[in-house]
Amino acid sequence: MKSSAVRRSTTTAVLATSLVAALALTGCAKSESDEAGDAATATGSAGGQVVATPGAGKAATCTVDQFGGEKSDLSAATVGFSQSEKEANPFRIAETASIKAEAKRRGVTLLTANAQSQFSKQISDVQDLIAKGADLLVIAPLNSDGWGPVLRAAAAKKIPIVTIDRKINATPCKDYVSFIGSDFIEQGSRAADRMIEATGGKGKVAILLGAAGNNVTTERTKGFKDRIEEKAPDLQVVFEQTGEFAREKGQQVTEQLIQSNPDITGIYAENDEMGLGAVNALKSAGKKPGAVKIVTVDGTRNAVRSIVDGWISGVIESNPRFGPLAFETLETFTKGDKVDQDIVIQDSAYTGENAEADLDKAF
Ligand code: GZL
Repeated sequence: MKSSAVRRSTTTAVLATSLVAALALTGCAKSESDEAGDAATATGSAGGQVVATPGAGKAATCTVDQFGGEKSDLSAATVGFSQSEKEANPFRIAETASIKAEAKRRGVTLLTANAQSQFSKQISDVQDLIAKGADLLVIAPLNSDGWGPVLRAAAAKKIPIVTIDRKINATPCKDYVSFIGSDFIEQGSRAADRMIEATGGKGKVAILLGAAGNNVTTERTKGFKDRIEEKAPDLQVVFEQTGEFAREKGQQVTEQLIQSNPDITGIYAENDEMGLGAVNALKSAGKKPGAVKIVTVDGTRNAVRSIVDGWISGVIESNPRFGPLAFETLETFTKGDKVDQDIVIQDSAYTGENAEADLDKAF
C-alpha cells in the first residue's frame, strides 16, 4: 500500500472538492494542481471507495514488530467488525456493506456485530468478537473514550485493531494500529464556506450538533465555527443543540428552533439525517425550499436529492466506504510492512452544480 495519510489537509479554496477518482487500493489522489483546478468548481464525489490523502512521507508509522505481534496471512485470518450505530442511517448501511464486500472479495472470514448505538453494547460486542476467535479487529467506534479495558484485552492477545470513521483516545501502535477516517475539522470548514456562499455571509445560523462524546461532533463544530469567525463576521451562530445524528431528533430540534428563531437564515446539520429532519420541520411550517439555507455532511442519496429539490444548499461528503482501505491496511501490517498510524481520507462534496449529475454516486 502506498504510504498514505497523515497530513491534515488544509483547504483554503471555496468548497474545495478534491475529487478522489482513484480506487482505494491504488491510493492515488489528484495532484495539488489538479485539486486547485477542482477547487474552482464543485466537482462530484468519486462515489468510490475511500482514498487516503497523500502523506508528507514523514507520517508516524507502525509495524507488527513495533506492535509486538506476529506476521500472519490475512487471507487465512478471522476478522471481527464492530459497527457502532443501528443501520437506520445510510452512512452505517454503506459502511458495513463496504466492509462485508471487501471481506467477501478477499475470501476472509468476517464476524460482525452492531452495537445499536449503545456504547456498553459495543464494548461487549468487541469482547465477544475476541472470544469467538477474531485474529484482527476493525472497529467503527461510537465514542472516543472508554476503550481502555477492551483494548488492553485485545493487546494482551496481540490482536491488531484498525479503527475506522471516528477516532478513539488511545495510543496508536500500542492500543490499536491505525485510524482511517476523514478530516472532520476540514469538513466543518468546508460546510462553513458553503453556508457563507449560500447566505451571502450575513444573518443568523443554527447548528444541529451530532451526538456527544465523539471527535466527529467536536471537530465538525470547531471547523465550522472557526471558519465562520474567520471569513464571515456578519454571520452569527445563534443556536446550537444536538440532534443526536438522528432524523427524528433533527426535526424536533428544528421545530423548536423556528419557534425561538423565526428569522433564522441558515442551518448547519452535522449529518444528513439531521438535515433531512430539518427539511421535514421546515416543510411542516410552510416554508419554501431555500428559504432557510441548509448545509449538511455525509453524502447520502436523500440529502443529495434534496439539493436537486432546492431544500438543501450543499452536502460535504464523509465517505463511509472503508472496506478496501481497511483490509489493505491490515494486509500490509500483517505482512510485516509499515502502515501509517493516521490515514486521513479525502472527501468530495455536492452542490446545486453537480447534485443531479452525481446523484448515483451518493450512498
Ligand atoms: C462520520 C460518522 C458520522 C456520520 C453520521 O464519519 O462518524 O456518524 O457523519 C454518523 O451520519 O452518525
